[in-house]
Amino acid sequence: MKAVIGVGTNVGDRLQNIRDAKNALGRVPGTKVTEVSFIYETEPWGYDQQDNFLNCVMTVETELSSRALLGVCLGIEAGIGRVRTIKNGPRIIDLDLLFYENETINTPELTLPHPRVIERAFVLYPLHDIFPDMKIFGRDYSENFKNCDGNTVTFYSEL
Ligand code: PH2
Ligand code: MG
Ligand code: MG
Repeated sequence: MKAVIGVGTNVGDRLQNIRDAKNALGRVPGTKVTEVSFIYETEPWGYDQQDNFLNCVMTVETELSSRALLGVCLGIEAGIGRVRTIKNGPRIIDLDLLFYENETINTPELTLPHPRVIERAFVLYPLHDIFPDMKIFGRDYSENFKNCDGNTVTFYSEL
């Protein structure tokens, strides 16, 4: 099954945090990272008093269920040293499950597709690298891409 994971970081060695997350995902049994977007430097959204983020998205091919993959993401965040403090605040690494095939679910633990995907420039720009027509598992996000929030997103590097 194919899934899309959004990656964000604004604490410590941000590029290294992204590399660590990618390597950790690649070590999960039955899971491999298949694509990585460019990396973007992005203004913080939702809470201003923090440093800029680096954001990217990765696609994975996995035998895990969406719930199991979510659990894996949370485990990797903890392993890299994430401590949860302020909502939308600084974080070493954030791994958000954005899509899992065309699954739609809405539970307290997991909502798919990720509800904020449809508005945030820091997600839509890297998604556009991997899905240039913005059609993602049968859904069309091209209007969202045109109308996304105005936060500054600038190309930073390749991984
Ligand atoms: N993540 C948040 C809150 N704000 N801002 C940017 N630029 N990038 C993020 O990944 C991000 C954010 C909550 O997860
Ligand atoms: Mg997030
Ligand atoms: Mg998260």
